[in-house]
Parts: sequence; structure tokens; C-alpha cells
Amino acid sequence: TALEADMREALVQKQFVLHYQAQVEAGGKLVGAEVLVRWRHPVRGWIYPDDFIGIAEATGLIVPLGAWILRSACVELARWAGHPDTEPLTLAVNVSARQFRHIGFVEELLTVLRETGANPARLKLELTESLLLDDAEGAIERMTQVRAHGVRFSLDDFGTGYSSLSYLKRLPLDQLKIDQSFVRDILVNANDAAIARTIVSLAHSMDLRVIAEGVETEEQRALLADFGCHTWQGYLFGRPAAVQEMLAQFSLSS
Ligand code: G
Ligand code: G
Ligand code: G
Ligand code: MN
Ligand code: NA
Repeated sequence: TALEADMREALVQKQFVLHYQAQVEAGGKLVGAEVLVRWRHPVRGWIYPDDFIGIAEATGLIVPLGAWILRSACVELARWAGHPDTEPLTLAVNVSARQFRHIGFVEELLTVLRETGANPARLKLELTESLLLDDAEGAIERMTQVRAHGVRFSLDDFGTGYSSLSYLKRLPLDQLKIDQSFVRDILVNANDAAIARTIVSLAHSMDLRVIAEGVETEEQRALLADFGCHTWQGYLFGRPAAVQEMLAQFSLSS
């Protein structure tokens, strides 16, 4: 497709841009950020990932694009380490199943960590349950390998996928991420509220952290807190933005 050809060119021309969205704890304390890629297309303007990540996955372009995203995120993480304000912050990077399964993934990740000097303990990889579909055993083995180097995992879009609880127990995860589809109507839809509450208990009983995404109102945040979820991400705390803009909202810089 035209977009596919454009995407190859975009990698060369450095048209991809990373935005950062705050992740906060009680008291509005910034604890980290999620990296979200955007494409500044010279003709079409801003293109969001829902319109190109699928193509990138289907064509394999997700491998070089994902590698660029991971390297850029690690460069930023290394910069954060130099400042007391930003040193403790974590950075969450989305990794597509196809990217994670790519033969060179682990080695390239370790190379990037070494070359950038980023602290692996501050890096979090967001995986989705689709990772488990084809080769669950392989995925678990690879995650275990990466985890041994200190990098953590968050299970993104949790509750929307296919993972069975028996697999969940075997994944070397640090965190479950409550999908925004359960947060959106949490105040008015009893099923969504029950699901969110159940995910929080599940996380706690498995000794995992839990974060809710798509939090837009104080009422949603408060209900999630009642359920025992004390880390949140969403427009209530800030839209995805350039890194300095995101940090400035918390009176920080890097
Ligand atoms: O802001 P938002 O439109 O960024 O993101 C939409 C979806 O695109 C999210 O569900 C997210 O998982 C995915 N996405 C955003 N950034 C990245 C990225 O850097 N890599 C991958 N693989 N997916 C991303
Ligand atoms: O990786 P993933 O599915 O989790 O990406 C999060 C997506 O949700 C991105 O597209 C991001 O721009 C979007 N997003 C982040 N915060 C909010 C929010 O508060 N409300 C809504 N509707 N979308 C959000
Ligand atoms: O917030 P702003 O006025 O820049 O938004 C312009 C358009 O881009 C709107 O349609 C808005 O929904 C969309 N948009 C802005 N930020 C994001 C984002 O992070 N993810 C997605 N998917 N869409 C966004
Ligand atoms: Mn995500
Ligand atoms: Na998500």
C-alpha cells in the first residue's frame, strides 16, 4: 500500500515521534510514563498508531520501527538517570507480539541497554495477551530471559484478550494494566466495575502491581482507588505529549 511505502521512507526520514503519557500514584505523584509513537507525515499530517501499527506488524516493518522506538526510549531513560527528579521514573514501551518473537529481539534489547546506559530496572515492556496465542511456551521462556536482566513486564489491555489464568500464573509479569474499555463506563456500568475490581484482586492475589489506563475523571480515579488500584494513567493526569512537556506538567525536567 501507499502507506507501507511511506512507512519505509518515514523510518529513513525520521518522521516518527515519541510522545509520553504520565503514570501517577496517590497525591498525583509522577512514577513513570508510557511511550506512544506517532507519525508526522509530510502530507497527511499526524497519523496515530491505530492507523499504522497494524500495517507495520503485517509487513514486518514493526521490527525496525520497534527497534527505533526501544532505542529512543532507552536514550531518554539514560538521560533521566542523571537527575534526582527523574532518576526513579519508569518508562513503559509497547512491544508488539511479532516484534517480541523476532529472533534477534533479546540480543538487540541487551545491546541497546548496554549502548545507551539505560537502567534495565526502569524499563517496562508492555505486552498483550496475543503474545501467548501461537507459542506460549516460547514467549514465557523469552520473557524469563529478559526478566533475568532486570527489565519488567506489564500485561497491556488486560481483560480483553485470551490468556487463561493458568498461563497468567506462569508469566514473569510485574504488572497488569486494566484496559481503558473497562474504565470508560466504570461509574455507570456494573459489569465494567465488577471486571475492574476483579482484575485488581487478581493482581493482588498474584503479587502483581496494577495500573488503570484511560482515567479521565476524578470519580473514575476515586472508584479505582476504592477497588485497591493506586496507579493510574489517562487524560485526567495528562495527554500524551513531548517528553519535556510531560515532565514540565509535574515541574520536572531532564
Ligand atoms: O495513543 P494511542 O493512539 O497511542 O495508541 C493506540 C495503540 O497503539 C495503543 O493500544 C498502543 O498499544 C499502540 N501503540 C502505541 N505506541 C506504540 C508503540 O510504540 N509500539 C507498538 N507496538 N504499539 C504502540
Ligand atoms: O497501549 P495502549 O492501548 O494502552 O495505548 C493507550 C491508548 O489510549 C493510546 O491511544 C492513548 O492515546 C489513549 N489514551 C490515553 N489516555 C486516555 C484517556 O484518558 N482516554 C482515552 N479515551 N484514551 C486515552
Ligand atoms: O488533543 P488534540 O486537540 O491535539 O487532538 C486532535 C485530534 O487527535 C483529536 O481527534 C484527538 O482525539 C486526536 N488525538 C490527540 N491525541 C491523541 C492520542 O494520543 N491518541 C489518539 N489516538 N488520538 C489523539
Ligand atoms: Mn500500552
Ligand atoms: Na492498553
